[in-house]
Amino acid sequence: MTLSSANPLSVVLLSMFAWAGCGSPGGDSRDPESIGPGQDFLGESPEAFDARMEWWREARFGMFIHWGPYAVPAGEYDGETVRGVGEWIMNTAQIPIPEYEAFAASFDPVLFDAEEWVRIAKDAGMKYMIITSKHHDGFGIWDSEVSDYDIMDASPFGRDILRELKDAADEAGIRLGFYHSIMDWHHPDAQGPHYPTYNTGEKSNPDFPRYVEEYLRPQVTELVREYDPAVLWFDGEWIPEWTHEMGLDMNNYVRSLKPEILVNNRVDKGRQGMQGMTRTDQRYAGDFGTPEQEILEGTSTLDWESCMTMNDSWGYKAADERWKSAETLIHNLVDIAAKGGNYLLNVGPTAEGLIPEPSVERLAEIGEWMRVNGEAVYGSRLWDHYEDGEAVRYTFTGGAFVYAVSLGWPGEELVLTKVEPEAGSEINLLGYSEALPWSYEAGPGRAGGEDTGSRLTITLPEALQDEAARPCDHAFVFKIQLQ
Ligand code: H79
Repeated sequence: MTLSSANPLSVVLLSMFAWAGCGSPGGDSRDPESIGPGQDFLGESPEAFDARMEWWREARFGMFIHWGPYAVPAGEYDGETVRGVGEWIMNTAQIPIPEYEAFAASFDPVLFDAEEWVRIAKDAGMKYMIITSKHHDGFGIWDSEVSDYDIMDASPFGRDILRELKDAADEAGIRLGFYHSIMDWHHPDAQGPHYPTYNTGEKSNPDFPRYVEEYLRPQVTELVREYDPAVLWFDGEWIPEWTHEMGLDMNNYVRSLKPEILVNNRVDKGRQGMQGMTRTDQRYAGDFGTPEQEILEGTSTLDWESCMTMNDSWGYKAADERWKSAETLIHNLVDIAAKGGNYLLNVGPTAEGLIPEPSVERLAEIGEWMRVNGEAVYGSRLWDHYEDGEAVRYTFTGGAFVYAVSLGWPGEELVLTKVEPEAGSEINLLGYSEALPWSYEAGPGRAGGEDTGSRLTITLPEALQDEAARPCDHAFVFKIQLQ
């Protein structure tokens, strides 16, 4: 449904948005303390921040969903496969707006089953889902009063996808958040007029502040008020039209609507390229860093979430069959958990409404692994070490134990050089009932608290040399009691 601007109700709505603090939306420099509806949410205490982040740090594993009209061309245009990611096809193939609108007009995912998607995520061990409420193409997959370019008005489907997912996620105890693009290739006050190259640093739409006030912010308001998301995951913030001041305003505004919501660092201008962590040259908004298609080399004192695809595209791309193995995905999950981050693993459903079968299969395999080994992943936090050579990661969840995760079957024995078990304690392989024999040799010296040259040798019984007898596949978790 849409309210025309002549509609008195929309005038009331718009004047409600005006109080929200973007009095001079062009992004002049103002004292951050004065930004937003009377409160600077960046001034939060560390304790309050920790409380807000608690569920997310416990969760560690979520599903990213890229879904919109780009699933219709599925990466093909004019009979050719278009290079790059599927959801960028409008920009990459330089498709004019009216022509792209035809994809929206035929987006009719009659096989969409929100409960099934939630079940697939939950069975994989995922604790939250982030779906594209609106990607760069500008199309909204919820019932927006602000726009006609949505699932209710511009497609035959006529069902509110976000509503159905929200209900299913609530029912299953899965948190639901929304990806929302700041960049908008469809809106005349945003990047629409930049055709044929919508994503460009060369042009800047002078009407962009009006888009922010009359479209972006009202849509974000709807999303938060009507669907109560756990996370707002902004993207497309690199365009020159979006300023640091707008980022601070948006963060304050969203937090004023729902104080406990989490907002990623792409709300503001502090993100450093694809590595995704926030620059520290000034104060930027954003609760967590967003490495994209990569995992941090090491640890960070800041919260972070690596978002990654299973093949090479976020949105459904029929020709992309470069699927990562379940083993690679499990190793990524372990590596990220060891380094104190979250893994946001993407699926790109088809235009019919199905999660592609290769994704479903991999998620099921990850789920099998998580049912045995999840205790080493959920709630992981930094320990003294996150790795022991290439093939071992350490995870720690705050208790008396550390988990040594071998990224492959170790063979007859596993040798660790960075952990000393409690004398007389048991070492267990998760999913296997018998304690494993072990011996520990202290190193020749302890320099600066570092145990140098120590060796913990864990012996793996003959019975487990048979692959079929092992409790799981791909990665093996040894639970070691600390001194
Ligand atoms: O939604 C998925 C992709 O469609 C979207 N983000 C994920 C989650 C995406 N948008 N762009 N890209 C991925 C790659 C774009 C990179 C660049 Fe840049 C934008 C290069 C220059 C501008 C990022 C921002 C790197 C430097 C600034």
